[in-house]
Amino acid sequence: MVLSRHRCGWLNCWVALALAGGPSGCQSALSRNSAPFACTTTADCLPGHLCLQGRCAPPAGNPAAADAVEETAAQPDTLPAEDQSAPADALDSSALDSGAIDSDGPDFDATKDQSGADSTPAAADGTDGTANGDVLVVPAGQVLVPAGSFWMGCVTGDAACKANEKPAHKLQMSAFFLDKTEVTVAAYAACVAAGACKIITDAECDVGATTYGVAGKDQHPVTCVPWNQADAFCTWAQRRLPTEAEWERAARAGLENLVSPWGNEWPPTGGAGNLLDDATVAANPSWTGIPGYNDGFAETAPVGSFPANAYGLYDMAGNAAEWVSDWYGSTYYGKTPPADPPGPSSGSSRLTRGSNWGIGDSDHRTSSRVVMAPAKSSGAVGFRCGRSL
Ligand SMILES: [Ca+2]
Ligand SMILES: [Ca+2]
Repeated sequence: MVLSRHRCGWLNCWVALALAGGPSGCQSALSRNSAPFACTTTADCLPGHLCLQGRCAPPAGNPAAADAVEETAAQPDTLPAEDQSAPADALDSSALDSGAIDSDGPDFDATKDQSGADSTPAAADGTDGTANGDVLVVPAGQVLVPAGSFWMGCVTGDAACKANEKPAHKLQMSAFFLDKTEVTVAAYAACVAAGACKIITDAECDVGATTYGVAGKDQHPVTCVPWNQADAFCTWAQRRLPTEAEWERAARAGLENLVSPWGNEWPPTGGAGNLLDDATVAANPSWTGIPGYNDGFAETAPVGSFPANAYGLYDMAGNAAEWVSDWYGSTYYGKTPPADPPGPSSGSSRLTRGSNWGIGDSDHRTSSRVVMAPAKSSGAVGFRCGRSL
């Protein structure tokens, strides 16, 4: 095990401890309730520290805060993807590749492990964004969506497809990172505590009620967040909202010609996701649910309550709908650039993708687009963040 040229950051500590006990200098960095130990809420951390995306961190304004955030990012403790000169060493390659760190990520996501960061062996064809076979370290709580092409928009034969989902168009996409789950109430509360996000209240929610501040819902998606607050959160977390194309690329997860993440079956059976089901109808008798479908959650569910897709992403259909970064353009699909489309340069409306717990019709389809004014908010709308490599 080669550790001498690495500083004892938390990533290396987790790797080292997972191997042969690790260097003793790591122990202090891993003391419980100190940065960057895993946490669920700020209450799990030392006084004055914040629970930042599943890890205790000093509050904003503390010079150490930047380091704490940086430690959750892709850059430290790993060879740069473009580095052609540095040889692979035992820590960055064999340790990560061996599975000593599991692939589920930190407790910010639904799996609640404490491994700190994921590792993704570089693809030989470079589709993961690396050019030379270096290991690419995925930020905590995110997955790598590889570079590649996909068909965006209406699936052939989908009779429910709407005009603004056409024409289907093939796109070439760069690799990017995307949160495994919708942003939770607990994660958003850390942003509020840091002064970078606004408190969400029912009084300011245009439709329904927020999960923010509701006892027992720390691991639910935060809802009633208008677009600018979703954008503010992602910026604070040193991430960004995904583009609409990135979102659909991620939702399809390399599987083409599927109407919905679970396939073409309608209504779905089994645990397809948190949709408008019998539990929702029981709570809202005037609503029409999906016949015979019961997921057990009348409104939002804790993130990650249903199986992940092939990229390891949860709730890409149902639970909270998710803001994307684009302005909405009804004819944009007919003139979109062929690679990494950013959306129209201006507009008056934004979009949410992925349906939600209150949808009982075919708008659970992956190509479905919901247009929404950016200042509006809903108890069925949340978000997740992306990040460029
Ligand atoms: Ca439900
Ligand atoms: Ca969702």
